[in-house]
Amino acid sequence: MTTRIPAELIERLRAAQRVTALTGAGVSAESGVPTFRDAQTGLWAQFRPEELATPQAFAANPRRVWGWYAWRRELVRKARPNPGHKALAELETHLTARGRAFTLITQNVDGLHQQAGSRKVIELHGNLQRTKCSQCEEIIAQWEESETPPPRCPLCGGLLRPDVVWFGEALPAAALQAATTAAQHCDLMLVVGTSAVVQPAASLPLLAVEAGATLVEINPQDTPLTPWVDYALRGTAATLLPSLIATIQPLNR
Ligand code: BV8
Ligand code: ZN
Repeated sequence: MTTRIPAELIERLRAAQRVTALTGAGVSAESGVPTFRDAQTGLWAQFRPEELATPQAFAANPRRVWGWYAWRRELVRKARPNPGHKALAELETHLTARGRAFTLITQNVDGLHQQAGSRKVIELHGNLQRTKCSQCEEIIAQWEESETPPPRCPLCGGLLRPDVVWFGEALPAAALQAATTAAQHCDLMLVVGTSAVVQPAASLPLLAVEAGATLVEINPQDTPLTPWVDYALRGTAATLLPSLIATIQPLNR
């Protein structure tokens, strides 16, 4: 369990001109948002996320899927960014103030990176605080609550759904393109709090490796990505990210 930050990594981070970060549910764990790998609690303990986050589940039981997202929206509404989110926002400020590039790619749908002050955020899987119509695809900000959820689209009467990417659905093309470019053109990639299983997000770090980038994994556990990383920092995002960012700030490089 190495939580010490190797001097060589500090040097590489100080020298990096284009840094990209890829985050997963683990970066929000210390904000109280359960990860997919954590057992679902309460009413949802009986379901696996992969069984709920699909168009088939929504078609079969729209009320149940809408209810799961309403529960998660409420959890996220109460959640606050943790020091890990804030450290990534500080890193963006630090690098861009020095004319260096920083891109944050997230698989998370909780919007906590933006709340922490991150400006350039690529949301690969959408955002559960945005709701859209499952028929006309319009983003709907207000709706009449319905006796039989999900509520209906005020424009076409279709069932409303969260504006997230379900399993089996294509990722937003612009987001995936921007994320692919950021992975292929970085010289250092931080991979934080992801089990590196879900595709195509999990392939992005391999694009960075192919492009010769230094790969850093921040996670309490090993993942399928671990054999490819240059530095595996075993610990949590809320502790390791602030430590890592602090190593490059004092010299104001
Ligand atoms: C697509 C939004 C095609 C919804 C999500 C077989 C092989 C390869 C691929 C597939 C396959 N079978 C099916 C597929 C495709 C499928 C896929 O990858 N399935 C997996 C299960 C194998 N992918 C898709 O379906 C994608 N679409 O392929 O479309 C297509 C193309 C064209 C046209 C039509 C179709 C869509 C995938 C997106 C699904 N949506 N989220 C919602 O949130 O409800 S995925 C969701 O799960 C998250 O967004 C995230 O991506 C994933 C969860 O992963 P993590 O974020 O990594 O979180 P997890 O809980 O797994 O892990 C947490 C990690 O944090 C752990 O490692 C833990 O150790 C660590 N941790 C814990 N605490 C901390 C911590 N780290 C740091 N600090 C801590 N404190
Ligand atoms: Zn509609």
